[in-house]
Amino acid sequence: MAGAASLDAVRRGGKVALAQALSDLESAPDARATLSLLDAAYHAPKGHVIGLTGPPGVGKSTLAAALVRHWRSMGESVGVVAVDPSSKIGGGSLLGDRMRMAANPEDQNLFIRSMAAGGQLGGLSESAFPAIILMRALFDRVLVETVGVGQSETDISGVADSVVFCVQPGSGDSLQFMKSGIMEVPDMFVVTKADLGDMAAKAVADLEGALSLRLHPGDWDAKVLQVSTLDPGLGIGPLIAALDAHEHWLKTQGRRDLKRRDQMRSWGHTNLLLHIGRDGLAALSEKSLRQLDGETPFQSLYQLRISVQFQSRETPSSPD
Ligand SMILES: Nc1nc2c(ncn2[C@@H]2O[C@H](COP(=O)(O)OP(=O)(O)OP(=O)(O)O)[C@@H](O)[C@H]2O)c(=O)[nH]1
Ligand SMILES: [Mg+2]
Repeated sequence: MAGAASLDAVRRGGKVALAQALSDLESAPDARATLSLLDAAYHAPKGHVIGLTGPPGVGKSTLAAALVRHWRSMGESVGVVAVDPSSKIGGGSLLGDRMRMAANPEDQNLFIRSMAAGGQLGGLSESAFPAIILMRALFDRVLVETVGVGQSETDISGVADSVVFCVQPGSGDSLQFMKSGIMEVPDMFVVTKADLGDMAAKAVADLEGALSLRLHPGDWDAKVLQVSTLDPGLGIGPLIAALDAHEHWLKTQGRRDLKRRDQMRSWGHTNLLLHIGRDGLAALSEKSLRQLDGETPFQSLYQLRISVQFQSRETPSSPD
């Protein structure tokens, strides 16, 4: 078996090599070559990761296409990950399709990948985090479209640098959102379909009201914006500017690096929990878990799993 290529080989090989590397990552996540590719990618971040989330039909893909057009016109390379809710797999159209239809297949600087969701609606699959780490090393922008927003590492906040939550005018999403207590997660709120007029203005006012309760001195000041992707378009420029401002803010004082380190740690813990269970995780020392902050987090993670599995085989289940 050929195994995963090196990061340089993936860079040189373009979209074909990346597609192959992502397939390897899904089919053989623990292969040595896959793990070392991920470790290399983790330490060579290039782009900024933007999570675009919100309920079905709110206009995420249409907005994603508009953002991609803008970035490409500025000469920036873009990777897109469209996370399909599990329930849609096998039936209906995939979220990535709308994007793909709008994209030029010859464009080497635009790569679109559909991925299945994890267990819960909106949750990311086990391979989403590594896939995004790899794409982050290759593109100026990585855009992740998913329906869920939440605080766990399997949600968009566990992988994105900037989280944009889309709200549809007149849908009551904003109200539901305030109740659900996840108002803290998004860095930006976008009311879509602003061409709907009064309803859009009301959604903006509702969100701004809810946001006024979210006061953290020294923290990022989340904005509410409106966009319409109907020709001639509205609000795309301000959204791009807000995204750039958030990226700049995150980079100051190394906040983005810290955030990414925390994401790696959280994802590592979740991965350990999944593979070796709570008892296995408890058996690991703080010191060994700190390897997740080190040079080879993906290889270390695999070693930690193996060490616990090996120990549990060595331990007799009952005394003679
Ligand atoms: N009036 C209006 N309609 C829009 C706008 N943006 C998107 N739509 C329409 O809203 C519908 C859903 O758009 P999508 O971009 O597919 O929404 P989505 O959030 O990606 O949907 P899922 O991926 O299925 O969750 C489509 O019929 C779009 O044409 C807009 O700015 N104004
Ligand atoms: Mg979509």
